[in-house]
Amino acid sequence: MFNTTICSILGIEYPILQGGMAWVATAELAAAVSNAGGLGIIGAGNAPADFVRNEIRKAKELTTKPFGVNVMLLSPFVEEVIKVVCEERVPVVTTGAGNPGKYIARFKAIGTKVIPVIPSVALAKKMEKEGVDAVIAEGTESGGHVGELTTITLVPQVVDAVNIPVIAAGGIADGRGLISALALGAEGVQLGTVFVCAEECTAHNNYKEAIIKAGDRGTIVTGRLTGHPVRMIKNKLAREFEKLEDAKATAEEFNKLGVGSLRAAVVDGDVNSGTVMAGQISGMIKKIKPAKEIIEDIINEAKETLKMVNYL
Ligand code: TUI
Repeated sequence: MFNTTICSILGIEYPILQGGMAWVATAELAAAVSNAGGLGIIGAGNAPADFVRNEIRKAKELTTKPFGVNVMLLSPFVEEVIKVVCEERVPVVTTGAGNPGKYIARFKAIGTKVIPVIPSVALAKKMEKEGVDAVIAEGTESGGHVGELTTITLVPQVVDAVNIPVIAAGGIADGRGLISALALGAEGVQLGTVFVCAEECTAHNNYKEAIIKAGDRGTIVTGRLTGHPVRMIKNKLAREFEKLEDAKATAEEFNKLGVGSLRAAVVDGDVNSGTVMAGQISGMIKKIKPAKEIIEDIINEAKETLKMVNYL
């Protein structure tokens, strides 16, 4: 059940991808998700190429299943990271925060599946023309760097505009969300926030607890003036960002406050002065569970949801 074309393209059991979150999505989390039948993805974020290579090699030791690497296109190390991903023959690459156009041919040449995250129909169409294998249509409900459209508006418009599989992301964390995404025409889902709260996720416990404590209105988008808006849990840093925004500060002042702040939250557990990126679905996440249980619960709930919809 739920064996969609994305499952055959990627060689996975369930149409569930784990978001490649910077600092959060390490080899341990990616391998746990892949071992549980989803697609685990290592987040390269702003990390240097050697760090990424090490994570890839760790993941290869922890799983024999396919896994991916997310290349964050704003990274200062993007060129070197792509070289490493190609050398290591990583089976799947997702990209975020930009247009991966100039790198696609290199991945295709070695059979690596390329799946960019896109926030609009225009970029989805452009990516299809360049030969990508699928796209991830990510709504503004998601954590981290966000576009403007919601998942429920973006996904069906992208599905109608392209002939490649579409994966829905943003605001999904349970079986109802999976069924909704499939109903919108998606072939799968990508989940971030719920996997931060996986037992195998190496993020600091304070980060996980901040998500568990957050309510439905617990997140805010900051940094619109930088051109790279970010959704994060409301905390002391978010309030400082808000003040800067009210004062019409420069992007430079903004970036100065943000430098190193994601690492501070994820690695050091500083959830007051650090950036706790998380999606609007945080309010629904109540418990830390093994990745396998997260996936099984979603699949079982999706089956129950289908029965309920069928009954109506
Ligand atoms: O990339 C993400 N989420 C991220 S990246 C990140 S690291 C970061 N930190 C601070 C500022 C900026 C980045 C944290 N979270 N999600 C995928 C995603 N991609 N969301 C939106 C986009 C996107 C936006 C514009 C993709 C393409 C794009 O294209 C613009 C263009 O060049 O056409």
